[in-house]
Amino acid sequence: MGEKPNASMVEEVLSVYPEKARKLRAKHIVVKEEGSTCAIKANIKCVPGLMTARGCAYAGAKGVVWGPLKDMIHLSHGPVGCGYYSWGGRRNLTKGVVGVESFTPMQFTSDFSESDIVYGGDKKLEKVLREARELFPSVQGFSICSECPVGLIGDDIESVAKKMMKELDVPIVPVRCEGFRGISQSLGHHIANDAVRDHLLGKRERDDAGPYDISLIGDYNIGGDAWASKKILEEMGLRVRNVWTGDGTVEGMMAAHQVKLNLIHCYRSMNYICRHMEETYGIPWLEFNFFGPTKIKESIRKIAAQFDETIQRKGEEVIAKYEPLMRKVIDEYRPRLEGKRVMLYVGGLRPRHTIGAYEDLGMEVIGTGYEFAHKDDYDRTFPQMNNETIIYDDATEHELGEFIHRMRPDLVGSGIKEKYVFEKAGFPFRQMHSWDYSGPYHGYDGFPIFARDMDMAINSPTRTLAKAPWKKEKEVR
Ligand code: ICE
Repeated sequence: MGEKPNASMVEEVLSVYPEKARKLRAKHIVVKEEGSTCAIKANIKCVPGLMTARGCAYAGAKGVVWGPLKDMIHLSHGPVGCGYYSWGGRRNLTKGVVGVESFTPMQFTSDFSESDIVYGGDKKLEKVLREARELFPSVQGFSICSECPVGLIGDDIESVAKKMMKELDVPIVPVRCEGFRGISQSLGHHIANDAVRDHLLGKRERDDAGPYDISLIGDYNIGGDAWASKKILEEMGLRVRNVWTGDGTVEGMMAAHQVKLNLIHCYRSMNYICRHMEETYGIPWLEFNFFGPTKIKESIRKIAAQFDETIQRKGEEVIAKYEPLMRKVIDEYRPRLEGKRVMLYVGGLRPRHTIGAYEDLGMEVIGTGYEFAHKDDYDRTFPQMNNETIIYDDATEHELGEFIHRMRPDLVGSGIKEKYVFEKAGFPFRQMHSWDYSGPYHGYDGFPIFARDMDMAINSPTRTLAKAPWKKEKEVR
């Protein structure tokens, strides 16, 4: 059993830093105790020299928001590396023939080289767009996702987009998401939301709008999450017209101003567009959480309350339908997982949204934190945590390693950069960005998989073999 977190533990961990860095970092870490308030610094620049896990604006715009939109080509505009390394790793699944209906699994780049940097890349951009349109005639549009050098040399992608849109007759969206902007991928989300707002939203009308039309926002279909979420909403009698952006389409984004309600799962990455649609089109929006049966049930009721009795009745029917299945999952896994302690460190939503699912299995989250959350995310997180737990913002490699080694959780849930570090140190681990090649974890379809995966990590028989033979006591024959 590890240490309980407290102020002196935090102080000791931070004591290795130079004074200035120590003071700055202290503001990002809070131990929740009886009566403490959520005073945590967030969404500011990381301290130079300290290794943290953040991404960049390009990652937030291209990788997170635009990438999953399947019938568009998202051009990684600039040198080849950013495109290559943002290719496929997020596991945002799509349906449809690749290269015809879905371009998400593919990678397109303008592959800048020295002469493009010296003489400018606008001509090359035109050529690439023309070529892609010719090779893939069914494409419904392009996003031009700028990498750092494009902004640094001052290329005018906006006028190229305008010109080529006329020539190619599909929407072409310039996205100014150069990686040097802002302090994390979070600004990339915002930039991408703004680009959707300015170039797609409201540009098409559907003539079959209905009273139960909704959009599912901030679900990127990681491992099939959006399909699991959509299933519940449709069984409730709602019509999911658009998903932002998992397995999403250009038409869906263009006509999204016609829905009656915006349901938002990932608040961090898409609250911007929800606020805009509320102000401009009067569409209300509602946060919900489809991780684990307790939160799903609460969310179904909250969503149904926005509609009439038919939807409310159907909502209850959905809850009742899946209750036995959820019971079965809990009966099977809870005895194996009861009392297990978890520490999380993920991007901007999951460190709080998954807590209920762990609790459904009898587990406790004793530490959590975000790479790039803002104050409003921590305000939502604090009430979810018990006393004697720790919350860390933009944690450094050193801090996370120390907290985990000292608190000794039974499971660590974090990303690829953390995975092998902690697995090799003997901590059961699940990757909570891409669901470790598994998923979905959302919805009633996801919970059995979530439970199985956590059990598999924690109770794997491999753990009993981890001790080196020479460290075991000699067997008596
Ligand atoms: Fe939202 Mo990795 Fe998704 Fe969240 Fe966001 Fe990222 Fe994914 Fe993580 C994401 S959109 S890519 S739910 S940027 S897993 S905030 S860090 S916790």
